[in-house]
Amino acid sequence: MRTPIIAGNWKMNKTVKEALELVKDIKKQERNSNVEAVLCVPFTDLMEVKKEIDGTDIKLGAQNMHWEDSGAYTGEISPLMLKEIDIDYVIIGHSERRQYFNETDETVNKKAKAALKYGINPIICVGETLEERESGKEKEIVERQVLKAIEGIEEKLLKNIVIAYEPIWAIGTGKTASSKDANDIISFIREIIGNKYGKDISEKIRIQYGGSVKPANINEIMNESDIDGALVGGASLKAKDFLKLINF
Ligand code: G2H
Repeated sequence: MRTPIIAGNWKMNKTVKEALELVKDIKKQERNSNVEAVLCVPFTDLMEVKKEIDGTDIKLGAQNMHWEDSGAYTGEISPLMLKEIDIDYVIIGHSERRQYFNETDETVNKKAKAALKYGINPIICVGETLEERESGKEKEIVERQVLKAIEGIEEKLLKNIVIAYEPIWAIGTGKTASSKDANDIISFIREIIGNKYGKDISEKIRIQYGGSVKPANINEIMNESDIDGALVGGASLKAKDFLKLINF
């Protein structure tokens, strides 16, 4: 059985002060302990949020990282630096990074491998654009993104990755893929991983849906057979909404 995972992707929101207020609010309420709750926060918030969630079962994640341990890469953060903060997850290849910061399938693959080397679980994002969906290419695109992202990863580590299927046209737009459509692509992702690496591995990998997930649609999404959780942007910025998602 795969443990459901609901991850908040705060994106470029929350100063340290705001972050601590939000985390304190989340901590105050009762949470479903059968669901893994993850906060993927800006780099500047990591240390303070880590201290604030100490002793709880809330997990911490970053939203990006470089693949090298150190070096002349001005402005970048390395897996070694993240490891020292003892984070659990890192989002890799979010569509906003692919779109605005030249993230490619190749850099996603390097980052996923680097994260796993340090015991940080990558949440690898994949998803098609509206144009690609309208021309019927969504499976082709997603298959390429998934297989490239995990290429060359030691098979024993594959179970530690999480994949987030986020159709780009559904991100922050208020449009959500129908839960059936999302489940269809997510089953397809599991199938292609199964075909290449075996069912034993594909059945262990958790695959989330992302794109305008909110309290009003979480139940429908989580009722689908292959969807193991959600990567949530906007609705993770308010404790009340995020708690409703964890307690779906
Ligand atoms: C998709 C998602 C979080 P939102 O980017 O990764 O954001 O829930 O705001 O669509």
